[in-house]
Amino acid sequence: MTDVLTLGEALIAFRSLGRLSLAAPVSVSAAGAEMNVAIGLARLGHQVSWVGRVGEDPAGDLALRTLRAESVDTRFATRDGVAPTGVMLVDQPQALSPVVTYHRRDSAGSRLTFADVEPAWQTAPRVLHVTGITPALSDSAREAVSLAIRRARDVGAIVTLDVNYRAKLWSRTEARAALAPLALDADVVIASEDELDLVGDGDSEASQIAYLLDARPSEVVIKRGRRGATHYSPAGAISQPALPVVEVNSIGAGDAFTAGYISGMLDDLPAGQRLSRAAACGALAVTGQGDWEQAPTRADLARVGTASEAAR
Ligand code: KDG
Repeated sequence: MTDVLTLGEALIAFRSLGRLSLAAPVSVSAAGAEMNVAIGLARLGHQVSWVGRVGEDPAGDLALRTLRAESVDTRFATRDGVAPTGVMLVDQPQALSPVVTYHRRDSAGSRLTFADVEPAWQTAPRVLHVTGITPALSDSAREAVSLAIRRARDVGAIVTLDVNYRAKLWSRTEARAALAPLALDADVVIASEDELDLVGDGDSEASQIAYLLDARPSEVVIKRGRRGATHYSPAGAISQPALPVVEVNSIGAGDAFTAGYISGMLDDLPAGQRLSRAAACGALAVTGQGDWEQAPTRADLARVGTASEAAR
């Protein structure tokens, strides 16, 4: 039995230390929102299976080696003999925000189908985690996510959805059309403040939250960056301030936050403690380079001193 099943695209990421256009030195690692969450959960001791397609190329080797090294189950990942592993360039001019460029059209990851995901259900996951990135990749990837949610319903797995809107992949109108139905079918919806209108209806945060809670979702978690996070459920709202840390790189912080939140669900923590674990994971993730590299272990969390971790 696995705790969490997730599906998505793993990319090879090239990150510059300075301007790419000036041939700044580049570091290489694997990336992808769902793999970041998978690694975040595995670091916290949970069993996680990641499903996706990578090319039969060194970038695909890197993605699978990375996942395996982080104790994520890749038995159900597929090697695609036709298409290459997608590429992400992160241009990091000093003192300016990073700029991401994708080279992932028709990549191996975009060729994901529900048939690829099918064998992984034998792991009997407690949670299915999906994001709004995979449905943006192709019709077959969108269908894979949608059918995976339906299958999760059938087998009684909890569905967590992180909206994760990526403007470079599709318009807000396209995203809303695809993601709103998925959100209505999820149990837990996680979104940044500026993503809520993609899945909720109404002209205020309160009405968008109410719209979601009137449907299937029983929890909506809003990420507010340096202003913390809020958990909404029919029982009311709980707020959590962000931990004060020195930010080096914020890419992947949302995924670490989500991993912390799902980890708290798996440990049956009450909502406030789920949120504080999520906030601690998100805060630690921004303290160094890389999408997943700074994701904390339980020992790290205990050192940060969140009550829920120290008590465990
Ligand atoms: O959340 C981090 C992701 O954005 C990054 O790892 C790459 O999956 C990715 C994407 O599509 O942006």
